[in-house]
Amino acid sequence: MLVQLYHQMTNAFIFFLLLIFSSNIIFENIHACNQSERSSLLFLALTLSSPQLNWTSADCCNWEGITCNRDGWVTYLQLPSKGLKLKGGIFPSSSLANLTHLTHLNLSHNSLSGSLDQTEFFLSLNDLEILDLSYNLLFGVLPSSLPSSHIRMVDLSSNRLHGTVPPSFFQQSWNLTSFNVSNNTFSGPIPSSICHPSSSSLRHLDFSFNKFNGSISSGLGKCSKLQISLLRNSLYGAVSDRISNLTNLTTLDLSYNQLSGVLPLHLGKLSKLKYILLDFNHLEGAFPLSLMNCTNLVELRMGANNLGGDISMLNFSKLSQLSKLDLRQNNFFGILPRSLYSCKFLKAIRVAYNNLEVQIEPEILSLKSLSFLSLSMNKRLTNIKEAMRILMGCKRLAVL
Ligand SMILES: *[C@@H]1O[C@H](CO)[C@@H](O)[C@H](O)[C@H]1NC(C)=O
Ligand SMILES: *[C@@H]1O[C@H](CO)[C@@H](O)[C@H](O)[C@H]1NC(C)=O
Ligand SMILES: *[C@@H]1O[C@H](CO)[C@@H](O)[C@H](O)[C@H]1NC(C)=O
Ligand SMILES: *[C@@H]1O[C@H](CO)[C@@H](O)[C@H](O)[C@H]1NC(C)=O
Ligand SMILES: *[C@@H]1O[C@H](CO)[C@@H](O)[C@H](O)[C@H]1NC(C)=O
Ligand SMILES: *[C@@H]1O[C@H](CO)[C@@H](O)[C@H](O)[C@H]1NC(C)=O
Ligand SMILES: *[C@@H]1O[C@H](CO)[C@@H](O)[C@H](O)[C@H]1NC(C)=O
Ligand SMILES: *[C@@H]1O[C@H](CO)[C@@H](O)[C@H](O)[C@H]1NC(C)=O
Ligand SMILES: *[C@@H]1O[C@H](CO)[C@@H](O)[C@H](O)[C@H]1NC(C)=O
Ligand SMILES: *[C@@H]1O[C@H](CO)[C@@H](O)[C@H](O)[C@H]1NC(C)=O
Ligand SMILES: CC(=O)N[C@H]1CO[C@H](CO)[C@@H](O)[C@@H]1O
Repeated sequence: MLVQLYHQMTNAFIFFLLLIFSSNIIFENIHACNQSERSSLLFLALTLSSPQLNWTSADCCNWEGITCNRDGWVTYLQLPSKGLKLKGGIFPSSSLANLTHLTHLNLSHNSLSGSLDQTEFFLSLNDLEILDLSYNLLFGVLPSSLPSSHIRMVDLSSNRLHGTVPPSFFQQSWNLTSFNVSNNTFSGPIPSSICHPSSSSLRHLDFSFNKFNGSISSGLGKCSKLQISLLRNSLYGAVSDRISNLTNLTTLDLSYNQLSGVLPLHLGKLSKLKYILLDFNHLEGAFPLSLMNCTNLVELRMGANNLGGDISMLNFSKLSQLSKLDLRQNNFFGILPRSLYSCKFLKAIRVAYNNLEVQIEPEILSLKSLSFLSLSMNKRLTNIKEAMRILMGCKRLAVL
């Protein structure tokens, strides 16, 4: 009896092993590399002068940086920080273009050169969701539109790209959440097409460290009927239709450009904004009061512009998350509003180089995290002794 049971059990065990083994074979077969994909990848490897990729085995789905789907099509090509350099400095567009099932392309932090303009790969990668070519040596202008309607994230930052962002660029980007072209030499207007009806998924927009110029309202402002409402002076009137298409935006970084003009009055309609970084431009006119309704605001940087107005009109009491405020080098006047002291998480206040009447109130002591306070080059501080006595109580203050 026992022996028989033992035999039955070993048989079952062997059968079980066989099952695992054979399913493994099926599994391997499923992932076996499609031969045309293999040759496209080998062609790609040939265009690289360095390094030598160990792309030799039969199944290209096991190669470094490669992931395939069940049918053996390459879906991920991820070779960031691999020291990739090109022979002849031509972007390997034709071999990439043949990888038509790619969803993720990450070649960031390499030394890839060449131009993206007219390259086939931008036209043929219709499944692409993630495109990261940041920190390379790409030059030239942008193609006329993004590669695929499935695109979710585009990072072309820290290259040598120039020219404008074409008006048609975002046309089909239904699911785009993040777009970063920081640290290039782009110029021209901020494309108003970011307010395209399809852009409501956008969360992060980074145009910083470029040469974008012209009026900020000719780009962003066109998102809404801001100019019209400005003319009618109807601050709360005609709610813009299009700016609400960016309702999920949390990061708007336009800093270090050459943008001019007046800020859109209804900017604060983008109520999810956390980071508004507009410093180092040529912006003028008033501070949009609507921003005081952006309860999620963490960082507000508008320094080094020509903005003006009475700062005491601003009511900060709803900005309970605010951590950094930078209004330096503008033409603000008036007294710092007491409501600022209700922003409990404030770490840095930078209002130097304005025309403020600086008064230090004892309430500043409620800012327990305050470590940076820059007030210089304003109207003379009244009662400096008293001010110093109060500031001695700010335990974290490191820079004054
Ligand atoms: C290249 O990859 C194969 C497996 O695909 C491995 O056996 C071999 O050791 C690798 N060679 C080098 C030089 O890394
Ligand atoms: C890309 O595919 C086309 C058509 O299938 C083929 O003629 C061409 O040689 C391929 N190019 C590369 C680089 O694999
Ligand atoms: C690309 O790869 C780098 C390095 O692994 C990573 O930091 C970055 O987040 C990746 N990009 C995307 C868009 O996932
Ligand atoms: C956008 O994303 C949603 C949800 O992830 C998905 O169902 C839809 O197919 C995507 N649309 C496109 C055009 O990729
Ligand atoms: C954009 O890319 C730069 C690096 O080139 C990075 O410092 C920055 O944080 C990125 N912006 C966003 C919003 O992720
Ligand atoms: C800007 O891009 C250059 C390469 O084009 C890079 O060396 C530099 O670190 C980048 N700067 C930032 C702040 O990311
Ligand atoms: C906006 O964000 C919300 C919450 O994350 C999400 O449910 C919604 O789908 C987003 N809208 C678009 C158009 O992506
Ligand atoms: C923006 O800059 C470009 C090139 O630097 C220049 O041709 C154009 O006139 C500028 N536009 C405005 C509105 O200043
Ligand atoms: C702020 O929001 C309140 C409540 O939604 C609204 O009544 C008010 O007009 C808004 N203020 C500005 C300046 O947009
Ligand atoms: C600021 O707004 C709050 C409500 O958010 C209100 O209670 C307070 O009186 C306002 N302060 C000033 C000075 O208008
Ligand atoms: C969600 C949303 O607000 N969609 C609007 C986007 O913009 C178009 C006009 O440009 C409006 O018709 C949509 O209602």
